Amino acid sequence: MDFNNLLLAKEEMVAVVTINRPKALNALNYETLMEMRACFAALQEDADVRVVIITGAGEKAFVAGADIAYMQNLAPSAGKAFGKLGHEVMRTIENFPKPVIAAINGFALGGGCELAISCDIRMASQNAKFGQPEVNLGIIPGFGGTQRLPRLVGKGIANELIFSGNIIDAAEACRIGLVNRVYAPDQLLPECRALATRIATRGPGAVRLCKEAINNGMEMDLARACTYEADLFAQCFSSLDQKEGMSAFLEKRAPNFQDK
Ligand code: DAK
Repeated sequence: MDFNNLLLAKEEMVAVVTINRPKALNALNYETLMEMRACFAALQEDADVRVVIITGAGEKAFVAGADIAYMQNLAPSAGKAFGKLGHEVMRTIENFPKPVIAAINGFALGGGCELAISCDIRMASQNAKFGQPEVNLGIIPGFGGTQRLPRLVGKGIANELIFSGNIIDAAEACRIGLVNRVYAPDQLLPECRALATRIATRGPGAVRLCKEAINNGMEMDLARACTYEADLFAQCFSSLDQKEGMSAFLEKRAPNFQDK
């Protein structure tokens, strides 16, 4: 599959999607979002891919935001279409039936921070920088930042970041729980690949149900969420992979999961 603004590489059940507009610090324009939508639709159908990593091209940025040059003179109808597409891409990643890891290798600002927050796991390089600077442009975060950031780091910290437009470094992002771990720049992708490969060897159906249980359950009250978990738990027992996982344990061998 060929894209103008993305690179796609697949290796050992892991796909790496690289947003490739380094001259604009990988800012998201309409075409890039359309390509991301198409890319994830293809990856969803690709049985050889079990985990996806998203990163940015070059050494400076993950994604420096939505493309300000593209947005500057948008008519209201085009602005609406752009916002709708952005939300759709973020939701696609959030609900993607395979884990998505953000490898944040530089600026993750505005829509770039929102993209990272839509992923399941965030890893950062030491030079990563995070923020929601939309208020500097006279707008509010528009790809879900006002909703997902407080759910991730808590309302007080999210308020501070969103109201001030402050930019924070990777260490601070790790301290507040915005990213899980921080690596030297040259270690970021290898570490993300290692984690992705480890996840890819686990029961794929079980990993998929874990994601559903966590994402959907967190929007429910605890009693309903536990009932929901019990239903998903029961579902596992109709899979061949559950039989294989338990047999492999008892036979003291590695499991051979088939996603069945
Ligand atoms: N968009 C377009 N181009 C960008 C960009 C961006 N977000 N960020 C950087 N660039 C471009 C710069 O214009 C520059 O282009 P040239 O001048 O070389 O042609 C090139 O990338 C290199 O940037 P700098 O020269 O500025 O590099 P520095 O190292 O000096 O500074 C920086 C790096 C990241 C601190 C700086 O570039 C910066 O502040 N960038 C803007 C960051 C930002 O404000 N991001 C938030 C964007 S607003 C919506 C929903 C959501 C959104 C919008 C609408 N709807 C519902 C409709 C989302 C909005 C956003 O994300």
